[in-house]
Amino acid sequence: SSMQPCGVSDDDRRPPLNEVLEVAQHGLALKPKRLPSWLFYDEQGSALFEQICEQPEYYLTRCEIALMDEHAGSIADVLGSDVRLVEYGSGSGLKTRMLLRHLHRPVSYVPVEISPEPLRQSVARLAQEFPSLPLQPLCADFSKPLRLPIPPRAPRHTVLYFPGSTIGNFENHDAAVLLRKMRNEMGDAGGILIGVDLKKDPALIEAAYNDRAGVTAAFTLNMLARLNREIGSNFELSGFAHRAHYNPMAGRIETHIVSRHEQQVKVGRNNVSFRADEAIHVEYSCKYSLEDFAALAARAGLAVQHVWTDPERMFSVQFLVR
Ligand code: AVI
Repeated sequence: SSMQPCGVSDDDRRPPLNEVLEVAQHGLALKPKRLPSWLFYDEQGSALFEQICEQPEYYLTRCEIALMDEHAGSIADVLGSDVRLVEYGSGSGLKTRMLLRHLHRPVSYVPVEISPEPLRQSVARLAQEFPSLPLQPLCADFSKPLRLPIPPRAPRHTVLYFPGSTIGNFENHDAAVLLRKMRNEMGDAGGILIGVDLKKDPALIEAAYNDRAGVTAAFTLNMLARLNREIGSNFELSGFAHRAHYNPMAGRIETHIVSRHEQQVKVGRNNVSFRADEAIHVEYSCKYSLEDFAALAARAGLAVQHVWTDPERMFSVQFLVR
């Protein structure tokens, strides 16, 4: 097999612990306070995210899987033959497997994932189901320029697969910058297959980020637990709350961690003060109309060639080309 142990990659750059400390101290000194959403995804956060995907209110995963189930064949036809499939983030791999089953003479599959362990697991699973497909995992941060491994034979198309509406976690400007970078990486004959969550009844969107079982709240607060584990801060988790509201003007869920009372927290050598009800902004989840997203793609020099969506227009899978 062409699988490389993750540590061999020259791009293995899990943030060092002092980067977490620096990022936390920097973000908590901002006014208003702000921490980057990549801090959610340590091992426990990634496991909680998998649980979110199974909550009845979190329609995104269910809708996208249903779309793949129904349309994987026609998606594969639109992508063409001799595709090298590069996935941004490796996830649990279910949608990927649905797609790979239908691809015509795929050249290779390149999952790009910053955490070595999930990457190794998804590759081990895929190797079982697709023993003759070359797998070329790349341990890297997909928001930075990538050095793709040399493919085993010349692909006709390089298709970047970016499912899950992860593009929604980037602010508008950053999303355009990321799509522009992807456009460069896919080349002239390439394309981007991307999952995009759509605007809809705000009550449905808000429920997806405030599930009854409290898994999303646990996911959000795990960011503070992670800081306690990794940099020895002393956040008292019961003193903070998860808050996710839909901002209809901006078309996005805005997630905050809110201090329940006035308090002080040690973060490294710093003492961070919180007023009662003071919020740390931790995530955006942007929602698009089909027109909004076409306009975003156009800003990145891309055209929407195909859209697959459900009759209720809950979610979309879109194919973008130059
Ligand atoms: C990974 N990303 C697309 C998820 C979302 O819906 O924005 C992360 C998430 N945050 C809270 N729930 C799920």
